[in-house]
Amino acid sequence: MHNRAVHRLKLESDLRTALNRNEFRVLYQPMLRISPREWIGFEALFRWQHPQHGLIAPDEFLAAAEGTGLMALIDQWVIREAYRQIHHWQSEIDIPLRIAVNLSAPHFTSPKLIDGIRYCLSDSSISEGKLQLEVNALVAMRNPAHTVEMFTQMKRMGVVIAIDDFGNSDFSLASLRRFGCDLLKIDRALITNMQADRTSHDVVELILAMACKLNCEVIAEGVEKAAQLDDLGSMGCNSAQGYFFSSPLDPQAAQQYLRKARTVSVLPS
Ligand code: G
Ligand code: MN
Repeated sequence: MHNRAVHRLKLESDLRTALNRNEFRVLYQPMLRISPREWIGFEALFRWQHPQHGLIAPDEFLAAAEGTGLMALIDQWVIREAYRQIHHWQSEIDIPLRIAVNLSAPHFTSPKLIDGIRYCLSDSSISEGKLQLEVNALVAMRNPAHTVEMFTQMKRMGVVIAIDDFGNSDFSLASLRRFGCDLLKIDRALITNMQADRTSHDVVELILAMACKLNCEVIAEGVEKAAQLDDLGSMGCNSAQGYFFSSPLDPQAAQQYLRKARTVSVLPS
């Protein structure tokens, strides 16, 4: 226990130093609609450019950061940074883009969540419907009453609400209905297995039918092959993200992708 506490303190001070040293990064992964072909926006993914260990994703320190308040700090930093970035791109490229940011579990359950989001929104020129916040399905289902309360307040601020990694954990249909979310993101594992495994295929089909009833948008995550996209299209799923289009990109590469995708078709016909 002592070791864990020491590790946590060290991590906390390292992360605070990292913020001051400008070691935090955001990678951007395109989210696209296939038919009609159009941009949805980018998912902003946090990374720590560690001087010794290289690029570190948040899953690697999330458990240790629990209880430190750091995840809330990082999520808010990502929202502001991604907004600064998208504002810059939009001054050059006139395509309406949404920016998606993941809310970590400790942040989503923090009493400071709503005030923090309000602060981010007031601090930037974010217009209504441009910020998408993603909450993992398992986290959202853990305390449905809390989720309903948070989503209601977030929606009042004009935030687009997405349930992330949907379909690979238990959920209650009644709770899902009460959440009033705008978007379901189908878990990558289901998309990966969909063609080899009948159950995964059926689950994807059911999610799409359910989303239609709930009046929710759907984005398939982790699309890597044209055949997956064809299958999804035939099931009525029009939106996707994944390596087939692009891996998460640094800001320069994302801007190039945006330019290229505006003029030539990067999407399959
Ligand atoms: O659950 P969430 O969507 O937040 O996870 C995003 C992570 O998934 C990123 O770190 C990204 O690198 C990874 N990722 C994004 N697209 C793909 C894909 O098509 N295939 C695989 N294997 N991983 C992906
Ligand atoms: Mn996500």
